[in-house]
Amino acid sequence: MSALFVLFFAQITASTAPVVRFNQLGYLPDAPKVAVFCSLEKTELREFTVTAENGAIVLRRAPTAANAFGPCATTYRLDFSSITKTGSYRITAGGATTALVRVRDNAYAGAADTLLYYMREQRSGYNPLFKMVVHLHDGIVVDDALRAGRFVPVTGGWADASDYLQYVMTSANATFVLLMSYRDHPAAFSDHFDARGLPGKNGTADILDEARHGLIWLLRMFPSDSEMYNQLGDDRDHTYWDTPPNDSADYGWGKGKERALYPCTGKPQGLFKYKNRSSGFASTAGKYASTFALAAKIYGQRDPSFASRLRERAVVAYAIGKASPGVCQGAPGRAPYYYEEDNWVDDMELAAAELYALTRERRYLRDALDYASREPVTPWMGADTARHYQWYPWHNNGHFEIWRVANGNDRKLVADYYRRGLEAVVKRADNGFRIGIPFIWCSNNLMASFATQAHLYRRMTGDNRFREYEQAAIDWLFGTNPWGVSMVIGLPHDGIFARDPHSVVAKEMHVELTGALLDGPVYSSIYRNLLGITLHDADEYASFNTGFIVYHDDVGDYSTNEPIMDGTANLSYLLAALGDRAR
Ligand SMILES: [Ca+2]
Ligand SMILES: [Ca+2]
Repeated sequence: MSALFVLFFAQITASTAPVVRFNQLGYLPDAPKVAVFCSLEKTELREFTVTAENGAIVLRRAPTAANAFGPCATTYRLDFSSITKTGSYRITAGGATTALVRVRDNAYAGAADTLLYYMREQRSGYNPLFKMVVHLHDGIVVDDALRAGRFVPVTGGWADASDYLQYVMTSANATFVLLMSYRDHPAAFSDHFDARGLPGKNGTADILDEARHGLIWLLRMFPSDSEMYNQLGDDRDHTYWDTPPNDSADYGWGKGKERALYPCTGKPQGLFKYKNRSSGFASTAGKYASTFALAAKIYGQRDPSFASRLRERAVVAYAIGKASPGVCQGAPGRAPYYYEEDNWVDDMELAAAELYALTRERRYLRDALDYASREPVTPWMGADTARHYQWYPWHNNGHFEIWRVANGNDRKLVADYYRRGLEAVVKRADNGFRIGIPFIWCSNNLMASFATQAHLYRRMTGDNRFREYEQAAIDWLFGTNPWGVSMVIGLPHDGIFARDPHSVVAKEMHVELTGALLDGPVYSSIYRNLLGITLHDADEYASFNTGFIVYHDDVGDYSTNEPIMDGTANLSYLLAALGDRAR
């Protein structure tokens, strides 16, 4: 009875007491350091203090008043950037005191490698968690006049999220970012796992092991010049709550048999009531081409025959994209949800930039600049909302890749494109958390991409004007948000992160999905309107779910608490840059 009383009392106090939110992973000594004071009721704060681990006060100063945000009726920014000495500190403001706040040179060391635990867990084909091949029978072609019903061997790749669908769109982007992270920050990665993802060194950085797993699947999905596949499985996958080894989805030829394999067709797709708006091949062809071209460059010395195959596939994929402009979207099954990617010039830009880097043929650079000029700013930037994965990838790596290989004015031009996107987001960030992204489904991807674009822009120009916002987005992902939750499971391991993600594997196998980036908070209006969401337990964050955005650590909430494969891979670049010992 007393325990119940304590719990009840704790909930009452939690509902009104102010909190100080901070980046639980830590701060680099030379980075901006700002914690955020959040009170659910209007209040005034005069000062805050920072104490060292021994209790000595090392900073006492006035906070910066800021605008309300979500459940936080009052926010203040607590800037302790002047503390550059490494150590552990506590921040006290308005009666709230934080856990230890780390300032460390190595605050991000190993963080990018941690993401790979989740990538390995998501593997289709040989899966190191289950120590067996999962989804052995992939797949049988659908929605194709010539080949429907035919078997094509496409085992491999990664499950997209907590369902087991697989998309070239997200998998190619994931593979690309893994490769790019390694290319630019090899010192951030180590070698503790083998090619199959089992513990043990194999002489290859683990991120390259993971990228190669993705590449092999992508090569299977584009087996000949006339067969460009885009998707494996559809939402009939969602019928049963089961783990990958006994996935019993039924695609019309029996439970647990081959999964449906969708080619790009250049036409709207959907076998049932709902159709997508596919119009061409270029969004998918561009992603194949960019990923294969970058890989061909990286493997040129390491594995020349693999590299030459990748190069040949990259050139063919690019030509297909040029011949068939338009998008190849995700194919819906029984539900109205699918990946509604509407842009393809970004994908062709990136492909052209990589092919130029690989071949030095001028026509590719001309194409890259032309595509770049057609979509200088990724369209969600500055917007209130967007359709599901409408503007994908979340940031356009193509501008940075052009900058690496172009000269003078062209470099200034693409840096300027990035600046315009960042400015559009920052215009909306006049709140205590300095957050300007729209809270659509998978908001954490937007957060990571905004920070990555800001980081790339800073590196390209030396211009620090967005630094505070770049850091705010990083901090948000690691706990400086209304809920005080790190959005990456297990990062840091002594932090506060999701204990009850929307995942069959986590729930049934009792495993922690270390390294997984969650979807993240969404507009409460989106949450209310999605089909089939019910929380399984009382909401421990209820007092913070009263504003315009919500987050629930609950297995029942697939809108905010589901880990995502492509978002996790997309975060690798930023964490590698922050954790690069050679920085
Ligand atoms: Ca390895
Ligand atoms: Ca696109």
